[in-house]
Amino acid sequence: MLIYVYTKRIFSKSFFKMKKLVIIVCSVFVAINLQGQPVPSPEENIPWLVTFGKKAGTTWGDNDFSQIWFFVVPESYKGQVFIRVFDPDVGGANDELNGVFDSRMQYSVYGGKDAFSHPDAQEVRPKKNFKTGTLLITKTFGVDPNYDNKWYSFGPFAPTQGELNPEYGGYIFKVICEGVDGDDGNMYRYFMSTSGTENIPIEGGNAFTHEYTFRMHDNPNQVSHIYPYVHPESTKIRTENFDWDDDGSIRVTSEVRREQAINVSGDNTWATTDFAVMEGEKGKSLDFQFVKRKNPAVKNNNVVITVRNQKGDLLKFYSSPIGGVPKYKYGIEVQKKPK
Ligand SMILES: [Ca+2]
Ligand SMILES: [Ca+2]
Ligand SMILES: [Ca+2]
Ligand SMILES: [Ca+2]
Repeated sequence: MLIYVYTKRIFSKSFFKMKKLVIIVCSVFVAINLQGQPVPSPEENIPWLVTFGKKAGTTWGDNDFSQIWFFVVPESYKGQVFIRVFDPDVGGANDELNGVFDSRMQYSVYGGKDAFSHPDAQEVRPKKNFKTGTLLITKTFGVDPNYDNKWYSFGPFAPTQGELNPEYGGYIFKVICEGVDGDDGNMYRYFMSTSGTENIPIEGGNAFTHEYTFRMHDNPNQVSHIYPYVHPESTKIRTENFDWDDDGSIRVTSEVRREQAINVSGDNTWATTDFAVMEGEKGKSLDFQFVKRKNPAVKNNNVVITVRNQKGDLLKFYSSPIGGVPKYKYGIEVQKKPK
């Protein structure tokens, strides 16, 4: 089974401890295996990725005017790889206007040595220079009716142009979207495809980021999710969110944790929350749920979130959550309560 192979590869060092996880993955989540490559994914229910032009005020909801995603191609795949972007331009449909549309978005695809494994690539701007690895292709979009509300395809790439990292599931490509000019908000999505003309997932592929900047739904009944993977060595979590604009609540759920609210940020501010990892959460994904305020509804809300462990390492938000979407299990809440 493909996801079995993929999961086994990621956790090869501790595979026997992970038998239970593999069984859960195989029995419940085969159906979503092919959903790992739309970014955001259906499980996340996030309408758009967001990157603003660097001249925008951070009050619009983007702290650093850039976003990094990593796409993972399993070693078993030998075909072509395309990284597709929906609505890459900044203008026309979908995008957030600030005065006139005058922004430019630069998309860059990196592979080769250090694209992912360099420590700077796994940090957030402005702390580090994350443009490590080999630049494979770059293209800048402004207002562009040719690609407004349409797909643009980067590639084809050979899988081996990515950086091989078996611990993280195969060949890894890094895609950076940077708001190199202007002050408007770019809404976009990605899809890693076998085709340059349509969205066909690569079996066993996945994608992750360390800092997620996204647009919330306007509909107050829609709940968005991200799924940070908790490495088994993690004992404590520090999560930060930016510019939540006093929308509703952000809460954390796992098999053993039920809707624990975390601190939320106001306009142009950060909020920080620390909590302890529970035994039943190690080697699995958490479910961060973003629940909107009902009345009055907050519109066009852009938000940034990061999660770190006790060592300061950023947790990875996989679009296809490792171990599947965690569901709270009544009756197994045991051991330590969160502090
Ligand atoms: Ca704001
Ligand atoms: Ca557009
Ligand atoms: Ca756009
Ligand atoms: Ca906001």
